[in-house]
Amino acid sequence: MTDCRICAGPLTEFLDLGAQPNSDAFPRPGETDGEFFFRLAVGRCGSCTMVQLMEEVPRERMFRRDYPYHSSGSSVMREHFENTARQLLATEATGTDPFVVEIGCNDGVMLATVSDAGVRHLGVDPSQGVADQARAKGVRVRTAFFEEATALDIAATEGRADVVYAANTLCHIPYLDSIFRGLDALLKPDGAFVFEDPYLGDIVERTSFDQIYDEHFYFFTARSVQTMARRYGLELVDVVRLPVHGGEVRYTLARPGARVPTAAVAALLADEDSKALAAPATLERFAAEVRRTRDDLTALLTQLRAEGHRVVAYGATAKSATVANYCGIGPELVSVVYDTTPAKQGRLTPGSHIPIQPSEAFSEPYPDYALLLAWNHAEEIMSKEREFRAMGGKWILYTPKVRVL
Ligand code: DWN
Ligand code: SAH
Ligand code: ZN
Repeated sequence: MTDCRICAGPLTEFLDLGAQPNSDAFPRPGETDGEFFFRLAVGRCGSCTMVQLMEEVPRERMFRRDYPYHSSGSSVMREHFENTARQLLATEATGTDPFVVEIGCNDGVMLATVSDAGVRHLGVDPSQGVADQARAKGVRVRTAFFEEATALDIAATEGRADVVYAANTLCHIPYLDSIFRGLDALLKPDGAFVFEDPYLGDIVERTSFDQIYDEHFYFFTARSVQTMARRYGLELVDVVRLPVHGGEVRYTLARPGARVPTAAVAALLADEDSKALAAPATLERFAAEVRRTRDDLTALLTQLRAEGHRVVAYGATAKSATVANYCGIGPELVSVVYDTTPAKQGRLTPGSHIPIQPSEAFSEPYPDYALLLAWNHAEEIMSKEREFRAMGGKWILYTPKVRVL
């Protein structure tokens, strides 16, 4: 039996998504032999309710020099992080000579605004390529994994932080005990730790099982975060639901007594209780919906191919590694994936080996159907690709249900 990574309580597995590759490792054609696979399965802790992966993938396999995801690839996300920076500057970085730290700053999409405002800041990210892109925007970055030792060193050399922020990164880090010891040393007495990650409530409601992949180790709820925060000597003082990436929650933690928890905390906790969000029966129902989605999607794609339609996919997301490998979708069902990321183009999707081409080629000529793998950017992509539907093309979505648009 595997133990909870937070409290060492017993984990009960509720969903097995099979053998999966690194979601962000895109092999070159002809170089698929050495691909790494692990068993992707999710469990729930019987003591602290934290939902988490049953197996941990070594961090160096995932966050490397050539980590291909760059956050600035979506205009909606650029705007989201610019607004986030302005809000942090207005509410947290208010003293004299404030200091803002970001864990997982990636290409500097958030910190660039902090830097432009002339506010002292530091990003920490182990992936050299994206860190260099941040530096090109004038952002200060340490190429390192944030952990206790990194935090102690930053506190010693640069002083304590008013706010530490992390987007789509805390849920990537199994070793949270080390992170929170580091935060204790790094945060000022009245400082805040603000982080946002995919919300289990949205994942269950939308059957968005593709949020589960090697990099996403934890699936937070307000309740599991509150319990975890207390264990590490902090208090959950605010929650905000966010529409980005298919539904996230932004959590604010502070030292006990430093801030009065907002009404939103009690409201979200009550909502989770009324839905029995992290109850075993809810998670079992979710797992059954996931299996149904797999069956519906493979049946639809198989039928469309049998009818002679040309079917492609859009967005070589990390998430879609789970969909393709769990559902058995390869080049025989989906001939090509279009994506704007230069580092992914000319490569193959992990495990499923579908060729990736630049999105400019999507219209040459338009396919009959396009499976929208980057469904979290549906509005942005569908408006950019308006012409596809005007020409009679159809989008295929698989969350919350398999459907053709
Ligand atoms: O948590 C994570 C999130 C923030 O980013 C990381 N673990 C990894 C990554 O996950 P993802 O790859 O599933 O993220 P996205 O943002 O859904 O990826 C979108 C993909 O689609 C990118 O490869 C870029 C591409 N894209 C495109 O081709 N045309 C995106 C947009 C907006 C477009 O218009
Ligand atoms: N914050 C960005 C990037 C999310 S992708 C956004 O929301 O779009 C996750 C990022 O976390 C990657 O850039 C990865 O290199 C980084 N990362 C992973 N583990 C980390 C750690 N221990 N410390 C700091 N960054 C980490
Ligand atoms: Zn636990």
